[in-house]
Amino acid sequence: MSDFDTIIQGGRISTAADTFHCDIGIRNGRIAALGENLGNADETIDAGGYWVLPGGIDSHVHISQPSGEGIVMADDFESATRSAVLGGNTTVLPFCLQEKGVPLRETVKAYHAKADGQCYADVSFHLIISEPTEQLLGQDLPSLVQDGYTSFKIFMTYEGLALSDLEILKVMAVARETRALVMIHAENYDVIRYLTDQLEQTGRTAPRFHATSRPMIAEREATYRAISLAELSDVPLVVVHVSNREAMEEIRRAQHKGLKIFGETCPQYLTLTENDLEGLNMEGAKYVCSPPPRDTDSQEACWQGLQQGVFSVFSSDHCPFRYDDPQGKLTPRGRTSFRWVPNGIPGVGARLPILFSEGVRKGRIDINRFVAVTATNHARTYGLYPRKGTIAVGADADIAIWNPDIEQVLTHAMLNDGADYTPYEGMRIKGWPVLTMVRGKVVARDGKIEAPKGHGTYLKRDLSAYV
Ligand code: DUC
Ligand code: ZN
Ligand code: ZN
Repeated sequence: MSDFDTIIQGGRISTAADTFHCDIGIRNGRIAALGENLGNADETIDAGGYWVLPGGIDSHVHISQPSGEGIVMADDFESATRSAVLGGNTTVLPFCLQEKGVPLRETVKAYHAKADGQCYADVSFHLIISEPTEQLLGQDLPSLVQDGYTSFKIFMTYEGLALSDLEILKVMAVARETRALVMIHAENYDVIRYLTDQLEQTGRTAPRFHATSRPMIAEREATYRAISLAELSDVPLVVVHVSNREAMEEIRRAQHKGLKIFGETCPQYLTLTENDLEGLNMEGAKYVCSPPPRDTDSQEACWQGLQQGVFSVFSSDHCPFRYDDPQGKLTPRGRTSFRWVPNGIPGVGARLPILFSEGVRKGRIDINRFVAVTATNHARTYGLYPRKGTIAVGADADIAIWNPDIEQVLTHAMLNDGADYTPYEGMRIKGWPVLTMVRGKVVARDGKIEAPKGHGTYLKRDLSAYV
């Protein structure tokens, strides 16, 4: 009998804290030993010359989420998690969107039904709260938190989703009581409505005006307000998808005051600008997401936020719509105004290579910071640590092996998601994950899927480490 199911040999291992050389012995899906001369194994993986990292955790992805009449998301759980594991991820956290008038638990069950047996990566759900009824606040949320759905997302903008300050306070009160973690989409709804009406009235309806309709002031104001409401409620808060310096500075100020305010940023805010929305005809629709990409100073600010710890998590905000599709970006209504272009861009497969290349290989962050903001901090923030997010004895063997030197031009074909484009087409990328292992099983190797779909499993989460 072998000592281990698998040994990963000769790699350079990095965690959020350290970098060292040793072998990894894996048994029953977990890391059983770290050391040298570990013995024999059923399979030995030679990682010589490669970097061995905790598998990425993408704590902000949208999969099979209803997105408005006539609009269909480009990914189901199979295609989204396929792209995720090929891009070095081992866990993703999509959202379960509350449907008005439907008991939230029923909707949660429906998302499980969509995911069960379909996933290559492990999965757990955040809850999006669209209607904070007495029933939801008093019964449904507390019981769902008990059952491991330990984070809620709330929106300050969007028709049908935006909560008033009063409603936000009520949700935060439940979070305080249950010790769930609140995530917030911070943009000022009325500012956006006002500017959108003005732009439409003057015929400025092309995709590029999406960015004009959602200025940094709208994000900065809402960020400040969200932080104030969290301070009043005495709850930690994650401000998701932060796009610019002013919002980042609000978060930094709160952190300096000692508040438990966390920030997330995403690849689009490091690599795209509002100029990308200016493509001819409807091409700009490919980059319509909210908040919109900004300018080069905002990109620099987001890098600083990642370097200095203002942002603790780097997620994709994968929210995929096909471009050349009447159920996607080219919905007939979207041609009449940016208001109707589905909001969101794909990124679950590109997130890690982009940060590895632009961050680690270009010297903006070191490999330990990379691991922290792509894996470890996600696990800590959302109640998965230490099972996930690190390489340590006892942790799940969720591992990505990277070739740090391979240079490629990114094309959509490399991502294997359900969309028909990537907003990052043509980027030069140095470094790529060559093998991804989920709980000890190789799910992707050299750009190909090796495990059957359904290997990915649902994760019941603990409370956040920060509540
Ligand atoms: N917010 C998200 O978190 N994702 C996509 C669209 C949006 O507004
Ligand atoms: Zn959002
Ligand atoms: Zn999102």
